Amino acid sequence: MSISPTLVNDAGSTNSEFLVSGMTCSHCVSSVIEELSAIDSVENVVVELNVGGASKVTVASSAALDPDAVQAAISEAGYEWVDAAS
Ligand SMILES: [Cu+2]
Repeated sequence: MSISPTLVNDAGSTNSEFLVSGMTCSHCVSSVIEELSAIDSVENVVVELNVGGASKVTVASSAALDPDAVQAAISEAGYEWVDAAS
């Protein structure tokens, strides 16, 4: 598992993008946002819901994300981390 690409935005945050499968509605999106937001360095989470496919998740954080923490958060919400966003 990897997170890429990682970009540093103007605010000094690190943006990480990856794909998560299994989300089908706004409740699913809320669950993923809630779990990811619980990670210490996470400042903002955006989910582009793609029903029936992999949804792109963008996380802004004050430090590089720990892939294990991200995977644990997504599993906790009940979904699957598919891959880094291309
Ligand atoms: Cu749902």
